[in-house]
Amino acid sequence: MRGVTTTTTLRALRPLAGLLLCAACATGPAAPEPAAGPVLVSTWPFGHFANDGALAKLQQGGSRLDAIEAGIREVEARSCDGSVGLGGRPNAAGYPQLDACIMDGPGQQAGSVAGLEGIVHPITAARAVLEHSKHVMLVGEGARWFALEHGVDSVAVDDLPAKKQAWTDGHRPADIDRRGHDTIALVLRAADGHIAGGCSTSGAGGKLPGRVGDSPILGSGLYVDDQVGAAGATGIGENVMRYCGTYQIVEFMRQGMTPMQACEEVVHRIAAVDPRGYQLDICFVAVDRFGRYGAAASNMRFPFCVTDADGTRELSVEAVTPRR
Ligand code: SD4
Repeated sequence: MRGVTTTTTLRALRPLAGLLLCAACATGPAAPEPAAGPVLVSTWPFGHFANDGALAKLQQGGSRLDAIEAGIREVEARSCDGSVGLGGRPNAAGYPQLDACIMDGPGQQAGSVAGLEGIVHPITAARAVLEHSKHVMLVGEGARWFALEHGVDSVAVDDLPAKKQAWTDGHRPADIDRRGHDTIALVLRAADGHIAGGCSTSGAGGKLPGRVGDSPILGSGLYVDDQVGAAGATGIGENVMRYCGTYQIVEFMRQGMTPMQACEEVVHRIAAVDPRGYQLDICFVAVDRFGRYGAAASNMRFPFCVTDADGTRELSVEAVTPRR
């Protein structure tokens, strides 16, 4: 791992951010100085594998998508937290179904896969959809078939029909594990100012077979806009995808919010109308075209990883302070 890893609470900086915002309003907003090199932001402590893998790829001359794919493959290969890749949490019928997507800012390019069975690197499958199909999203059997056609590493799924049948026969109810889930979401502001991102997950443990979460849904688990920035999500997908969470973060940044303000504002906005209030179990990361970054969480401490000119480090935010 590159650089020093520290854990910092960014919450203390919020009042200062507010003052700076007010000052900007009084004098007219000045564009911030763009970060000199690439800036990478990812979810959870295991995000450092993604950041470091992506940075290494950039340093080798790789493209934005090369970097996103390489970084996320590092997490998929390790099945970090038991919640990404084939080592991730199984669904209610006892086998993993994986979701992933990838986006590139220039040209608003995107590829996505959902409910993928037996594919080792869903992010590579998502990139294949982006680059080798006329479509944006493939699901289930068709997504697996397409991934195999494009040489993505796979394992046999011959045992799945028996697992499906056993589950059907047992009439087991699906019970989503609110604790057992995590997603790698990785967003990149490249040195040239262009934006890309990707995410990959096995989704909520114990989900119904066929359940698709927020992660592969553009604007929910991930959104990239080359003129503005990018945002990624983790947590209970149902509480993100009903609100197009990452799309809204990007739109708030377009309106002038910093990434931190935009992430927090989306949590407040969802909590204001959702029956669960702030008990949403959702978290966001974001980066803007200047290389500024932020994160927010609804009701937990949320660690995330940042890589910039100062190296790679783990930061964290506390849950947002609920509004009355
Ligand atoms: C999902 N958002 O499938 C994913 C899971 C996750 O932290 O990120 N959990 O709902």
